[in-house]
Amino acid sequence: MLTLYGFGRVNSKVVGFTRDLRVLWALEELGLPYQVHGVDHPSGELRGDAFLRMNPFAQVPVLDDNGFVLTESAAILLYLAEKTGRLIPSELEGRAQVTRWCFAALSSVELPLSQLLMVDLLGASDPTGAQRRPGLVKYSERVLGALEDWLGSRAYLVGEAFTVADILMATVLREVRNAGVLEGFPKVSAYRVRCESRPAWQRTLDAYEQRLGVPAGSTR
Ligand SMILES: N[C@@H](CCC(=O)N[C@@H](CS)C(=O)NCC(=O)O)C(=O)O
Repeated sequence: MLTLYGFGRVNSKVVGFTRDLRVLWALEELGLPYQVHGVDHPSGELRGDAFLRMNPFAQVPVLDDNGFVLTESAAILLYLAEKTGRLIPSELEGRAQVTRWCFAALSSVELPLSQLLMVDLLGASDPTGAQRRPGLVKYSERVLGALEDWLGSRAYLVGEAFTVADILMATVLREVRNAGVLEGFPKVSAYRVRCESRPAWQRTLDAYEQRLGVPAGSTR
C-alpha cells in the first residue's frame, strides 16, 4: 500500500499552497490506491523521531511504498511515473526532457515565485518584505517570460502529453496566483488553467479541503 504523508493540520495561511498537493495530484492521476497520513504540524509531529527518520529535513511530502521511503516532491513524482510507466514518455530522451522540466520547475521557476509567496504571506510581519517585493516581481516576470516563450504553441511542457513535470510546474505557478504577476503572461495563464481543469486535480483539492477542514472551494 502507498502511504502519503501530507498535512492533516497546518497553519491556515499556507493551506492550498503546500507541496503534498503535488504528490496527491499524481496519485489521483494514476488512479493508484493510497492512504494519507495526515501530519499534525502545529503539534510538532514533523520534529518527532519517527518522522525525522523518514525525512531529515522535517518536511512533507513523504511517500512510503510498502516500506520504501522517499522524500522530495520531484523525486516522488518521477518515482511514481517510472513505477507505472505513466505521466512520462517511454523513450529515454522524452524521459530526460521530463526530468529537465521537473528541475526547471523547482529551481529556475520556483526560486523567485516561492520567495514572492513568502513575502506576501508574511506581510507586515517581515519588515524587509516591502523592500524586497519589487525585485522579486521583476525576477518572477523574467522566468515567467521565458516560460511564456517556451510554451508557445505547446499544450504542455514536453509536447502534447501531460506529464509529472506539468504537475510540478502548475503547482509552482499556483504559488503566485494571488500575487498579480501571472496576468501579463496569457500562455502561462492558459497553461495553468489547462492543467488545473483536470478532474484528478479537482478530486485532489476536494479531498485536501475536507481533510484540512476548510470550506469547499476555498483553495482554488
Ligand atoms: N524540497 C521539498 C520541500 C518540501 C517543503 O517545503 N515542505 C513544506 C510544506 S510545503 C513543509 O513540510 N514545511 C514544514 C516545515 O518546514 O516546518 C519538496 O519539494 O518536497
